[in-house]
Amino acid sequence: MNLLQVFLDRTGDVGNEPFLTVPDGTSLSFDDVFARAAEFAGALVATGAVIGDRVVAQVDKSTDAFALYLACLQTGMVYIPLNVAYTPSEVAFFLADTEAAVFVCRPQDHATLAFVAKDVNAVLTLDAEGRGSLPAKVSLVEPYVGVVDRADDDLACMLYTSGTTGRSKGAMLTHRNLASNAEALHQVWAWQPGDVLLHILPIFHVHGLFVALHCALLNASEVIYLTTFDTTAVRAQLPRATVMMGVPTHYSRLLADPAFGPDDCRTIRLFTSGSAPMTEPVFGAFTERTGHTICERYGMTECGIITSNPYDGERIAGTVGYALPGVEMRVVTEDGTVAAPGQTGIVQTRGPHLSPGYWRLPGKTAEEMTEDGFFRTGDVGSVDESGRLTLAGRAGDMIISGGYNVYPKEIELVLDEVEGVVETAVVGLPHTDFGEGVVAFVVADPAVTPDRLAEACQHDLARFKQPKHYFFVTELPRNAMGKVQKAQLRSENADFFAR
Ligand code: MLC
Ligand code: AMP
Repeated sequence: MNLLQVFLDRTGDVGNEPFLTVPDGTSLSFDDVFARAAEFAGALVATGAVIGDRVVAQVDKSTDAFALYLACLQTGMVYIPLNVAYTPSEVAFFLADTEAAVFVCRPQDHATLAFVAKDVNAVLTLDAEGRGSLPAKVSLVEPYVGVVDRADDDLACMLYTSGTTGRSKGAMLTHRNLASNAEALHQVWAWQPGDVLLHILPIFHVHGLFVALHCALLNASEVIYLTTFDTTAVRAQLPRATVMMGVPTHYSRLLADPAFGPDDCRTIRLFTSGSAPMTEPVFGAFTERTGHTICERYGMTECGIITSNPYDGERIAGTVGYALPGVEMRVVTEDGTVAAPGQTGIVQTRGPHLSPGYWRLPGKTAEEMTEDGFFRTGDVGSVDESGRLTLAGRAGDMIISGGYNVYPKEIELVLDEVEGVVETAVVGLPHTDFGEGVVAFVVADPAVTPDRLAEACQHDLARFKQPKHYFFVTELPRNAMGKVQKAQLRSENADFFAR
């Protein structure tokens, strides 16, 4: 069934009630948001786009940006949201790879992006206040009526995720993937009548777009919709919310405000954290300061949420809990056998939440799948006797900075192109705010300066991926096989950001 139809059915009785409430207190009702989606759906269809066509959006978080996502569901188009931090060269790749029929960007980026979008049939704009050529088109066309029928296995969205080779892959997500994961989370987190979600996440990733907003829609809940993360604004809104979802950086930033405390959290029944590891000190300090135990869960783009600490049972720091209902999760050791309790291996998952694969990359998809249909997440962990999962890191050298994934290879490829650079190694070092901070170790001619390297990155890489520091070294440490010892670079410089 079309996921939008599920949302319409669940919110049918409360159409006039507040759904998205922005900081000035203005609310759009469920009906308002669905009506806006229908207007955008009409505008999308008027471009000539049809069912299955890809709609790529690189827009600021706004109520209209969310309505655009719903418009794609309504018309059976495939929605592909992009981080606004991506540079034109990154966007060019996504537009080409998806063969996008429609590209929606911010008006201020239009002049720069028009060139990279030259093969896209329709390029439209949308700003944070609901202006641009997409909204302008709305007055010229009729709103779309009805919801396109979709089979459970039809594509709803694609979200790009990088890989060890540095090349981004589009994780295809079906209506069933999204609906089943939302239903499971709605159940395990015990959503209740009257719940109000404080939404502080970007809506171009699984966490903010699906985990948070799908749960709220299934529960017909109001969402306090903040477009940026600012501790003061969050503290002002918290006392009206019952649920907040964040990445660890959000929680450490709240704790960094000495005035933040139990009074701010008096109405909250659930704080969840994920996308990056929550450290035990932050978990402990949060409980001590507020009396609330953060519910840590674990997920990824290819499958949404896999495990969560329990709503009612014990939430244990450093663990990510149990497989969600309907989700299979196991840990498999290097020799291919299912790990015994406590034994470490790669986490694998199977179930209705799992993506059918990477867009137009059947080889890559097959590589990540086992013969019996489990997906190899690349995360290393162990389960205890009760089935509770503890993560111990990643099999590869992916960096997670403030909840965003950064693939060293992608940055190394850019740096290696700079004239005078011999070789580079990019790693994440412990960072109090972002969990890990990106740095690069560079072997280069003396003429190569940090500014020159930064300039190269500026052009090709989103800001959050760009190294926050360059270490110039005479050689990179290698093992007997010639492999660069990134663990050594990390351990020798572990206190760099604290110095
Ligand atoms: C911002 N900056 C970052 C950064 N975010 N640098 C490294 N890592 C990050 N995550 C840099 C900017 O480039 C800029 O640099 C400066 O910080 C200020 O930018 P900003 O936009 O004002 O930052 P801020 O609002 O403070 O953003 C921090 C943040 C944000 C934590 C709010 O990063 C964020 O929203 N993270 C959440 C990511 C998320 O939703 N992940 C879910 C993935 S889904 P300069 O140099 O220009 O000053 C997933 C699956 C799952 O993983 O399980 O959920
Ligand atoms: P992404 O590809 O952006 O969806 O990121 C998914 C990755 O984020 C997972 O493979 C994990 O490595 C990591 N991740 C998500 N949640 C957690 C968590 N609670 N603890 C540790 N890592 C996490």
